[in-house]
Amino acid sequence: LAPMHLGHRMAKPGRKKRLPKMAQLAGPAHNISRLHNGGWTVIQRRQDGSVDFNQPWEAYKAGFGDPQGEFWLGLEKVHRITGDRGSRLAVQLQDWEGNAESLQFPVYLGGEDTAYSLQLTAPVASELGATTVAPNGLSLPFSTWDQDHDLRGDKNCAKSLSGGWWFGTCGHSNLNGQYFRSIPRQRRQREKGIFWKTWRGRYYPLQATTMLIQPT
Ligand code: MYR
Repeated sequence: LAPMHLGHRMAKPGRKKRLPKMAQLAGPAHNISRLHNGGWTVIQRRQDGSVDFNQPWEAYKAGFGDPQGEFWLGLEKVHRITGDRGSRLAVQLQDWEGNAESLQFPVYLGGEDTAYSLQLTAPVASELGATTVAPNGLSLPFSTWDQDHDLRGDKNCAKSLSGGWWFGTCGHSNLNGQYFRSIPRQRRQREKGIFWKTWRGRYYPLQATTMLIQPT
């Protein structure tokens, strides 16, 4: 998958002050150095399985984990950072063979009244490989095991997989899945892992991920 947008923007003066302190901490240098001087805020990091990401709604809303290690910044903060004008999201993925992939695309995240719906334009949603995309784009609410808003009538994706995410059909991606240091033999275990289908596939548990946002 090719990165969708390569240009970085310079930080706007005054923006950084609004960001929570913990969000400004850098991860491993090789991971995010290219992105770090443009007002980017790290909102998620996975790297070693030290934090339990199978958390309920309130935890995903407020944030959890260790800002110097694995953490989730929290949906409310992410919503506030994206503001009314939206944001750019960067997703960085690493597999177990030293390969890395990074994607960038514009996003807007609604407030809790929309279940923190992720809004993507139709071209972006299609390029990301979304299953169904309406002409005016994709609006996908966030789901946890205790608040199911996914697009499957027969299934609770967060419960049958693991963690909270913008689940549609359960099969597109889940960067908040269970961390596996080795690939489980059973498919039912493997499907709970951290995955990004259009890169390493549905059943490849990724080694590390970082998500960052930058207000536009
Ligand atoms: C489906 O077809 O099942 C749904 C496709 C959804 C693609 C969206 C992927 C989400 C990327 C993370 C967004 C983070 C926003 C701050």
